[in-house]
Amino acid sequence: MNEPTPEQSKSAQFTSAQPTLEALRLELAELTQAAEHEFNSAISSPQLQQAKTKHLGKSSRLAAIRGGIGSLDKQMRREVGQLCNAASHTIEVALETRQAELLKLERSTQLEAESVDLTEVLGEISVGHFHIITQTRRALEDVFCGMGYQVAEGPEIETEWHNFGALNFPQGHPARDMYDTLYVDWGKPMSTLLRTHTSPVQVRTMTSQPPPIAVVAPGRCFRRDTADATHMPVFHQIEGLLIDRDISLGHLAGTIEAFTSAFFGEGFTSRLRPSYFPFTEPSAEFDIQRPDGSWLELGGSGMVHPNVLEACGIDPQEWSGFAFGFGIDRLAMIRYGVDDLRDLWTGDMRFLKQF
Ligand code: FA5
Repeated sequence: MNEPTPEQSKSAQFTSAQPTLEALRLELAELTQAAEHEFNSAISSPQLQQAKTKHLGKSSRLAAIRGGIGSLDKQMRREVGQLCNAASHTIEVALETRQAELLKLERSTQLEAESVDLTEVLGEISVGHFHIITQTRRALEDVFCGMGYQVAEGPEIETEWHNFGALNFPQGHPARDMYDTLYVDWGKPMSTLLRTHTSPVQVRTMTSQPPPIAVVAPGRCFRRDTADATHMPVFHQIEGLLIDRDISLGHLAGTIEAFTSAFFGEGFTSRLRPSYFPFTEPSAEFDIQRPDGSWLELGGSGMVHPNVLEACGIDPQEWSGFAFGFGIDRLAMIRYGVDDLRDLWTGDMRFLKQF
């Protein structure tokens, strides 16, 4: 059906001959049908808006018929009015139904357009893995847990007492100079520091649980060391502590040997060299020999000094024990054949991906 122009609509206000009720009923039925058809054929909201204006707007044929009601004779007015109301109700319902359908359709089209297909980039994603220092720490924990040790932890920011005092470093003792300490501006001057080793975890363990004790404590340590092939200002150590009755240096040597073969396997050996630490007596440095014959200092060890046991509330007459502490980063170097410790910290994926 062609859309009437405003002029046509006006002229359709039954000025000349009055149409019959039957003719109007038929026309309204046709109008309704045409509107429904056009609404359902609209494929976008703007298109539907156009159809709405055409069928329900001020210039629509329906509006024209309504406008002509006043000129009808009394009898017909009511009936034509009702017919018009019914037609416009049906047309409005059809409009709303299509509006809802189109909205849903348009939303899902929009969602589809905006969605990101992750499978498109799958080819570029490579699966990550733990950093080799973490891998080494985990492997160490595995070996020691297999030997009956539990994993303990301590804070990276420590008190002077836990890092030095309880470990038999008297105030002003030259042994403190072995550790280039980074102090934290907190509390009394030089009372708080970034731990220089994992040995304060010994103190925290002994002051919080009674013997027998068998723990390892891996973690980060900090020193004012200049970065070079075997030193970093931030590095990792793993501490070991065993306290029981009748523990001797033989137990320490046996433990280091058992660890070396469990962790490194064939071709690696270890040696102990006399050394000095204020918190162990006797003390020993231990080194690992690589298959190429070269030696690398790995850490320190010794029998826990009676002063340390006493400071932690453990009776040295009844209990004795050994402790050791070594560098995880240096272990990672040996294990993965890395020549320079600084390479572990570059974050260069070309390097890290190799392990
Ligand atoms: C200690 O720190 C003692 N607490 C170890 C210890 C524990 C002795 C228990 C006795 C009983 P030392 O300063 O030697 O010791 O450090 C131990 C290891 O940490 C070194 O052998 C080295 O492997 C590692 N290490 C020390 N400083 C650095 C650094 N700047 N960068 C990387 N690794 C380091």
